[in-house]
Amino acid sequence: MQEHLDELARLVDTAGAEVVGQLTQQLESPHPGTLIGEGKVEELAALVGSTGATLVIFDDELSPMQGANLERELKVRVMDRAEVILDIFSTRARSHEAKLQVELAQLEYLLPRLRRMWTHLSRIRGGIGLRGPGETQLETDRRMIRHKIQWLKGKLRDVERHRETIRAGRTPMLSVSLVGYTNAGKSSVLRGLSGQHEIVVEDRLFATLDTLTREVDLGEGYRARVTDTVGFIRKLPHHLVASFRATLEEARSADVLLHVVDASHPGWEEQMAVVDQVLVELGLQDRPVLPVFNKIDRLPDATEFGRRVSAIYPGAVLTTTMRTDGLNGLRSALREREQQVRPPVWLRLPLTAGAQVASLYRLGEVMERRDSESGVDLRVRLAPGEVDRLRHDGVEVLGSGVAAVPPAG
Ligand SMILES: Nc1nc2c(ncn2[C@@H]2O[C@H](COP(=O)(O)OP(=O)(O)OP(=O)(O)O)[C@@H](O)[C@H]2O)c(=O)[nH]1
Ligand SMILES: [Mg+2]
Repeated sequence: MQEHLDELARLVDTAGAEVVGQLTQQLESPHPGTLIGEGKVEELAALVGSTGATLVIFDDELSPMQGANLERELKVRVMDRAEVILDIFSTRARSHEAKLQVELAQLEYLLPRLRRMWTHLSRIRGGIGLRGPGETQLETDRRMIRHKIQWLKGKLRDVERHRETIRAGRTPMLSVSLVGYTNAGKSSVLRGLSGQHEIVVEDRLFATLDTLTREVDLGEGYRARVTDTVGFIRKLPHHLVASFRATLEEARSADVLLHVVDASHPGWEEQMAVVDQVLVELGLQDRPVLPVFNKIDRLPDATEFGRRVSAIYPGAVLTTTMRTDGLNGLRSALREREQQVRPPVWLRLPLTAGAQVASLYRLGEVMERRDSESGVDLRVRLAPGEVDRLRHDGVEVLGSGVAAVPPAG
């Protein structure tokens, strides 16, 4: 409970406000009109008065009506966690796509709350005696917002199509998506794997909002395409999750999702459960997941921790981005994965099969090529299905597996 409020305080801080007081209530069932009980509302009003607070933020979701009632009672602006998160996203979104996504989420959040927002606006304008907007005005606004929502959805579909085109034109190689709770160290992992120090890493929630993809060298001739993206958090507004679908589209086609966990966080188990839940909401629960327990440099006994988690998550990897060798285990786990997904094979094609040779550069990752009188020998990483298809088309498969060598001649 306190942990949840601490996290909310960090969110509020990120949004640029200062916390002057906290209040909690244990409830059997939430009050339909005000979420918290009547007496608690009075207590809250007193706290607002004594601290001079100008804003009240609830950790739990408020229905539009609860928000309106509370604002009337407390006479200050009332928000819930979802709105704070939306606020952070809207001020931090940089790319065109992220901005569209955030605006869409905000409008969808706003739509059922329009009346309350209007009331709020008229109060800001010092509207004593000012009547609220008439039904006609509200209806006009709703129509405009719905129209804008449709427009944004269309724009986002364009972005998605554009991404698909880019994806289709890329060399096939192991594709990896980093997912995880915010601040777990996803961007740090990508920075460590790629060696690119300009990748933004920050000790704050939601440092990353934009998707970034980098090709990284895994050693021993293996490469992977790794994508970093927005982090998850408890009670992530579902409008936001929905509008970030396009960004997370990359994860849908990934060979493996790296679920990065801050192993040094006391609530890591709950954070993992939150991430799993968001993955379900995104329809990604079927993707293969490799748990990556990061920040092990902060653990008093990393070996013991490793024993504990590998009993629950066989194959889990322990990492730290604070040491240069801290990601070696991850690199080797990814090499192994690539070995399974796209094992290298030696193929021999006749010298006349120029078009077929060219097509192999698109279908797989060509690692080696030897031209001789007997034909073109290619060492290619290919999905097993592709190899079967080529064999069917009459291509000579010389050998497969890591140790496979091209026969002489
Ligand atoms: N001690 C320690 N700190 C780490 C490690 N990896 C990352 N950090 C720190 O954790 C903080 C968050 O790291 P990021 O890489 O920005 O985390 P993220 O998961 O990308 O976070 P969001 O983009 O906000 O979702 C930064 O202050 C990092 O320096 C680690 O292995 N050990
Ligand atoms: Mg990040």
